[in-house]
Amino acid sequence: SAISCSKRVLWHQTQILSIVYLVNKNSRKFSDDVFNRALDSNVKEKSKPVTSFYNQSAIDAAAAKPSLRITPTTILYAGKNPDGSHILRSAQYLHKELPVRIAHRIQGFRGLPFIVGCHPTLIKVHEMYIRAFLLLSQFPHIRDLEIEEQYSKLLHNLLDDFRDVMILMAEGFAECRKHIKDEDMIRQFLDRTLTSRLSIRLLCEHHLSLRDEKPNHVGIINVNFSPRKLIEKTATFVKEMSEAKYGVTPDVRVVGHINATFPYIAPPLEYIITELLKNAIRATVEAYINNTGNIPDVVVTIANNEVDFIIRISDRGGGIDHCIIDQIWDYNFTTSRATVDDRVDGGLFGEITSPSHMSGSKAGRMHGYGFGLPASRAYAEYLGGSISLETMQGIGTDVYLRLRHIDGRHESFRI
Ligand code: ADP
Ligand code: K
Ligand code: MG
Repeated sequence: SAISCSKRVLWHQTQILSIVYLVNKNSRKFSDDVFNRALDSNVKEKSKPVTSFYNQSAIDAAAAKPSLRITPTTILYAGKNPDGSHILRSAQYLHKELPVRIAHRIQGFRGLPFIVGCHPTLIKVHEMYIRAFLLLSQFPHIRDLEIEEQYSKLLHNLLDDFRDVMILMAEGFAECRKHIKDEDMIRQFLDRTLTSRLSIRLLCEHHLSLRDEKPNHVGIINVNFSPRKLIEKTATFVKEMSEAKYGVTPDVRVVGHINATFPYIAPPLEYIITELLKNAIRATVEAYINNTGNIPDVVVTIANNEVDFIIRISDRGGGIDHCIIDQIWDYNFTTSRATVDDRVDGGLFGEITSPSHMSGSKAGRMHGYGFGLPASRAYAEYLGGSISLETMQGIGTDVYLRLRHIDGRHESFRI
């Protein structure tokens, strides 16, 4: 074990060295990306070498702690105090919790195979986590609302900096995953990194929304959430993408329990539904590209009950071929460049810049990275639910998204 221990030390040192090396080597290329934006918030830091903010022992210590996850019910029924002490308590919880969660992710990056961990784009993301760790863990004790305001500003900036992490990971892995055979390892890493990022975003957004509350909301929870409204809003967005890309779009019809409302956290659901609708609409348009006058609707059915709610997305897009059905859930697997018809090729929804994408809140660009299905499934499972898909080759596909209620009557997920 002494040998394996020293091997590990050597391994970490090599990794740090290669990070420093690659970051220096690529430093000019960095000018246009997110990494630089992350550093832009503090000009002084920009000139510091990477090693100066790599405090390994602090990261190790934080990574050894378990993360403390809270239920949506805790949020829903948390009391509010006119003196703002609930805001202070929330900030103090984040102050302890965020460095731990980020340290776990840094460990994840360090555990990647060398060839993957050294990819410049993935190093960039790894670096963003290290920087976030240091900023958050070195932040002074939050004893009053004045310091809390500073802390909230920091959270706000970090949320901004981490906005494109999913796209960066998709690009990074697209380029280097060919060197690795172990699909499970990649899946595990990405599932954990993406869901952890989701949880961190939810916690931060929740905290930030405590100061300026929206009507019908308790922090990030919409107490009057309507699945129909969310589906319609998302459908409008994806239909516009389709119109812009192909000049046509199927309609999206919502049926079932269209009047259902209940408390829920909309953002992750919005991501999932956007991805599923993009897939359904793309398949439909491609199947009817020579018969655009007869494009069948995509039908979304809502079912609501005491325990959970189910959203089914049905398309008549011809189904998914037998020969790829085992791969569609793999990160980076996509057929978007397989087609040669230039009416549908060229990245498909790829280059579309939508208003939502400009604001950074949606995955408008994500199509073509092959992240839609696996990331949606990771999110659904993180939310204590599931996604399953049934396809009828020659006809179309049904995707079932099943999620549990968060009203506290039954067990739910933890954020
Ligand atoms: P992407 O959309 O970026 O290709 P996804 O993970 O969303 O990545 O989907 C992977 C692949 O699964 C798609 O490229 C497509 O071939 C197939 N697919 C997914 N949903 C459908 C659907 N509803 N109908 C037909 N094919 C689908
Ligand atoms: K995929
Ligand atoms: Mg997709």
